[in-house]
This record gives sequence, structure tokens and C-alpha cells, in this order.
Amino acid sequence: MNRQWWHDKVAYQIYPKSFCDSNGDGIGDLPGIISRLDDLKDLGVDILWLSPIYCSPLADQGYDISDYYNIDPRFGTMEDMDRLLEEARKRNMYIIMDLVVNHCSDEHEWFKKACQDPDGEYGKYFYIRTVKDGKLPCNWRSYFGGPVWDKLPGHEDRYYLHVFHKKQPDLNWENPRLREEIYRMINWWLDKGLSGFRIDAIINIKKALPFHDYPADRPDGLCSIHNMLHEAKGVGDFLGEMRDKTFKPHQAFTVGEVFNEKPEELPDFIGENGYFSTMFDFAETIFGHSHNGWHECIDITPDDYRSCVFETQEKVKHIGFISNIIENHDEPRGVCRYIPEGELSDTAKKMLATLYFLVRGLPWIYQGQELGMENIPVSSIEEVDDISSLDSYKVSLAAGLTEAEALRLIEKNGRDNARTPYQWSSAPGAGFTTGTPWLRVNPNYKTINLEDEKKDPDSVYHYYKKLIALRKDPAWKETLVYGELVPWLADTHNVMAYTRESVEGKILVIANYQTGPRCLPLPAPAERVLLNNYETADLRGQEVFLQGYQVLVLALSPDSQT
Ligand code: TEU
Ligand code: CA
Repeated sequence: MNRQWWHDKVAYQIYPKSFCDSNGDGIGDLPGIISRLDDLKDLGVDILWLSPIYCSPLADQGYDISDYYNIDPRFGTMEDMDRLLEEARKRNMYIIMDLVVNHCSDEHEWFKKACQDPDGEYGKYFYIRTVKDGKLPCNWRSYFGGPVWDKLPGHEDRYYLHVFHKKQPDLNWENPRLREEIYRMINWWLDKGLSGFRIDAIINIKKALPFHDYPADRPDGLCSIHNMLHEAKGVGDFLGEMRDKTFKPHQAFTVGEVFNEKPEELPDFIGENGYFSTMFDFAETIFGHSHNGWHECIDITPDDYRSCVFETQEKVKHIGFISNIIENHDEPRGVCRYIPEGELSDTAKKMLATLYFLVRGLPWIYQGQELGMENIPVSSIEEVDDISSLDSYKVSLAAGLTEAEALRLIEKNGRDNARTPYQWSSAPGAGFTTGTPWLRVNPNYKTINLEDEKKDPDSVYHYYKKLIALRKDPAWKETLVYGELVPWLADTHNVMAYTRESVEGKILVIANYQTGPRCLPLPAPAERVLLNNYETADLRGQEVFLQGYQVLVLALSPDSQT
């Protein structure tokens, strides 16, 4: 594998609207981010991904862009953006932005011009169809519920496609003029000094055409969009063209948000000369999901989690470098999803952090994850902002759940969980704002916040700092960045363990993924304890006695056989 500058880095996702508010309007902004760069540098992160801050009506919190070339005034100015790039550069940090090009906002000038003249040049930037007798071109369901077709504003018999929200009209990637517009915009940002992009929902840009129905999977007569994604062919033509016309000439770092990729296509996506530098591992993210709604989702167990992670590691080990997460802005807090209910503790949070952070690939930390931030309770639907949750609430009620049951599902799965304001301190507003926050602050900010955790050497925050420092430690870096991952005790219930092996060393990560203590075999006697989420380690030669949710990172003798 050709080594890349970003392989030994640590990446961090900022959700700007909830990160740090500098002017008291309750909305996070660029000056707020700039004011916190030293905190991020101190944590040890290198690459910063900013969720969208372009002009937007915020129908989908910025993933509905109305001007690709400007910063939304709520987040700041282009001068602020230039300052962020400069301040990051001074700190040897790298800024990547969100590239949202499957769709734009219905308030984008392109869409406004398309509404004025659906048969003109800009009408061809979108999927617009004539509809007779109300028969829609296809019965696909939007990711946010309802049909993917809505009336073109100002027209009775013209409809436009939106696989996400109706304020997010899909861009027609079959149109080379549209593609050139996108490439021009990408190059403009890369010329400004961006280090690259996170690429949003990109698998959706290739539709299975001509539009046609699939069997309905709910009484609404609609079907999951995944039917279409499974059938669509040729997304690589667009992705390869984009890579060759933008990313490659700039040597840009890119991470794809790719669901539903075809397994045989993986080398094209992240292999040598892949469309992207890397892509996120979503195997454990989507585990147990049901197209029928959250009420049919299956909880992930520790054994399921381990299987998902190891399956991805096996899939990519000869192909490329995967990106590893436990959460992002679309998911509940990882510690609430991957630690069994009722067993959440700082010890368990540190165990989970160790397990995902030290597998092979690029580790990503989502804002607040380093504090051990958790899901937020929901007492009424009025508190909920997330459009995906609001749709799921309706689906739950339609499926016969009570309102209380529907709210519990939002608490468990909703996107607001990751979007509550960053908890900087125990001051009112959690130090996020001096005003009224746009979204409720999690009531646990009194005990889970950066300021207090910085003072506590046993905090989740300090554990993350040690974890990051270990991965960057010159003595172990070659093994932890490039070492082969070899599962250990892969069939033992509630155990997750693996070695990382290189010519320079052999490291064992071993976790007792349950409350009950027990003795586990080691592949070889440990030479050193590199990290431990307990005070002590009870090493017994070829065995180790682990407490509940104890994880150890052990240096083994390099010539020991696993
Ligand atoms: O999400 C793409 C996506 O398909 C999944 O994350 C999920 O289906 C969606 O979040 C609905 O729950 C990306 C962004 O990460 C997400 O925030 C945006 O809402 C979406 O694209 C549209 O831009
Ligand atoms: Ca603000």
C-alpha cells in the first residue's frame, strides 16, 4: 500500500451549528471554531471535517445548499473561513468541508431558474417530469418519508425528484453541464486551500433509469430507495470523472459517505487510485436497521459489534484504508448504542473508545465523543428538531406504537442526540452560548463537560488523549497505523480482542465486554501494559484476569505466535 500523509493522523468531525457560539445568537459559528482550535490541537487531532456552513435555509441543517460559493451569515463570513484555514495551517491542522452534490436547496438559483423554465437549460440540472392523472414516475420513498416526487412550484403537471427532503431537489448528474458546474465549484474551494472533502450521500447520484416502480413495502404504496440503489449501475463513471477533474489534480484528501456500495466495487472506491482516499465503515452503524422503520430495528450486541468490525477489517485489508467511527451527526451517541442499556459507565466508554480507535484505518472522533457525551432524553415531540426523527415518529404511530414508545425510539435513534450543543463547561448553556441555544443542551452537562474533565485525570477526555498519543507514539506507530489486524478469541461471547502486528512489534487489544469479571487466555505473555482503563492489570502469564468492561493494550513479544 502506498503510504499517505493522512494515514497516521487522527480526524475530528465538527458540527458547526452546535460546536461553539461566539456571538450569543445560540448558533455555533466559525469564530467559535477558531477560538477552540487550541483545545482541538491539545486533544491531538489533525484533520477537521466541518459539516456544511454554506448558504442554506437549513431545512436539513445545511445539507440543503442555496449557494455553494458563500458562507451562511449565521455561521460567519468568507473572511472567517479564510482565517480558519490560516489558523489551522499555523497549527499543522487540515480543514476539509462537506461536499453535498447529490442535491442542492430549492432556494438555489439553479432551481429557481428551473421553475421559471422547466424545459430550459436549468431545468435539465434536475429531474423534472410531466405527470398525467397523478401517476408519479416511480414509487420510491424519500429518506425522510413520503414520495420522492413533488410538484414543481408554479406548475400543475410538472414534478421534480428529491430522494431526501422536498427542499433538496436532486441534481441531474446525467447532465454533463451540471457535472462541470460541480467540478468548477470543487476546484474553487480546493484552490482556496481546503485539504479535501467529506463526500455526502454520494451513492445516490446514479439513478436506475428510466424511473420505474419496485414492489411496495408498506401500505403507503411506496418502496425503499435501496431497491433503486441496488439496481443502479455506473456510479463509478461519475466518481472517476470527478476524481480526475478535481481531487487528483489537487492531491485532495477525500472521505466518502457511502452506503449500499456493491462489494465488488470496493477497490474502485478506496483502492489505489480509488475514487476517494477512504470511506467510512458503516457496517456496525446500519446493523439491525429495517426499511419498515425504527420500531423494527434490532439492537446490536457486543458480539454483533465485534463481527461487524472484523468483517469490514477482513474486507478491506488488501484494498485500502477504511475510516472508523462510533458516531457522527446522523447517529445516536456511540456509547449509548454499543454499550448495553444499563451498563453505561466511564469505564465502558473508555473500553469502546479503545476498541474502535486501534483497529486498522483512520480513526474519527465526533465532537463531544471525547467527553463521553450521551443521548438526550425526549419528553415531547415539540422538543425534536431532526426531520428524520419527525418522520420516524409518524411511522411509529402509524405502526400502532404509543406516543411514549415513539418518543423512546427517537431517544434511541434520533439525529438530535449528536447535535445537542458541545458541553464546554458546567456554566449555563454548557459554555456553548451566552444566548438561547438553537437545540436543547443535554441536562447532564453539569457532569459531562470539557472544563471539568480536563481537571480529572481519570476522565474520558484524558483517556482519549492517552489513546491518541499512543497511536502517534513513535515506538508503536508503525504497528498501530500499518500493522495487520488479527482477531483473537473471535468466537468468545462478550469478548472483543485483536492483535496488531508489524515487523516492529505486536500489540494486543483485549476487552471484557460485559460487567462480569473473568480470566481470558493471551496469545503470548505481555511484555508491557500500554493502556488500561483500570488502575491495575492482573496479568497471569499466558492469561489475564479482566474486571467488568476492562480493556488492556499490551505489548507482546514480537516473535510470539498468535
Ligand atoms: O446522509 C446520507 C444518508 O443517507 C444517511 O445518513 C441517512 O439516510 C440520512 O441521514 C437520514 O437519516 C447525508 C448526511 O450525513 C445527512 O445529514 C443528510 O441529511 C443527508 O445526507 C442529505 O444530505
Ligand atoms: Ca453564533
